[in-house]
Amino acid sequence: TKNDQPRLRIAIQKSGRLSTESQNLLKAMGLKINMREQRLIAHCENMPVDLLRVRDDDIPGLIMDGVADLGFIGENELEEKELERQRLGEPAEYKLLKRMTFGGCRLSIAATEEFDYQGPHSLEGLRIATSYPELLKRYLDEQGVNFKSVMLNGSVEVAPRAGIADAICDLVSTGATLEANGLKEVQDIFHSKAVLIQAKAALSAEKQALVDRLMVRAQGVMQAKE
Ligand code: PRT
Ligand code: ZN
Repeated sequence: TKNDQPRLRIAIQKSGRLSTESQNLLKAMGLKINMREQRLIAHCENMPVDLLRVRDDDIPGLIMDGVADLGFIGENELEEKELERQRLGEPAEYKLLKRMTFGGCRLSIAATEEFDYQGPHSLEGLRIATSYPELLKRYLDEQGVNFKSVMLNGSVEVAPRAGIADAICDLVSTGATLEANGLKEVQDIFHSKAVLIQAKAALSAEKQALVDRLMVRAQGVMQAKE
């Protein structure tokens, strides 16, 4: 699909772990945005930029389909969607503009405290609950381990206690959630940060010039923070 919108469209998470820092960076880059309104589209007041405020899960697809020009997204969601689309033969391309310093976490396999983990082969034949079946399968395929994934979009950490899985594969930052659910991290499989990505198709010269200017500002803001 050709995107001939004159205004640059940037997709950001509407509310969640990436939204405050994505918005703060855009503001530091000089964009004046009125975020009080609870709208899908927020118009920037001083530049030809619109923000699309959506669920983070939707951002990789919006970029890969060329519906949004830029987007802030966690690498975990981005690579999961990329693998899924590649498997389905759907458009899965994007350009990486910049890795951010925020949104850091890891995708890890966790099991009950008494589980005797000796390495990936200890997971052979288990049912593993996850929201990231593609990343999990890529890792365990590389290790030559057979398993069954149980897809859950939330409450993954209660699956072992509920008897619907033997282990889980979920995002971890402090580990407090695992601990509160009687689980221990046995294997990290993917390290993630937020990234800024751009749609693959060429932008109009005006829009690309604006992106280039914004990226120079982003670079300055991020360097000043170091
Ligand atoms: O509503 P929407 O779909 O937009 O949001 P969401 O609920 O799917 O995502 P959100 O806001 O929770 O996370 C967005 C992104 O933040 C993720 O895709 C990751 O890239 C990144 N991120 C960084 C994290 C965490 N840290 C994190 N700790 N995402 C989730 N968590 C979870 C973790 O799984 C656990 O359940 O937060 C909980 C607390 O973690 P602990 O280890 O500190 O206890
Ligand atoms: Zn989400």
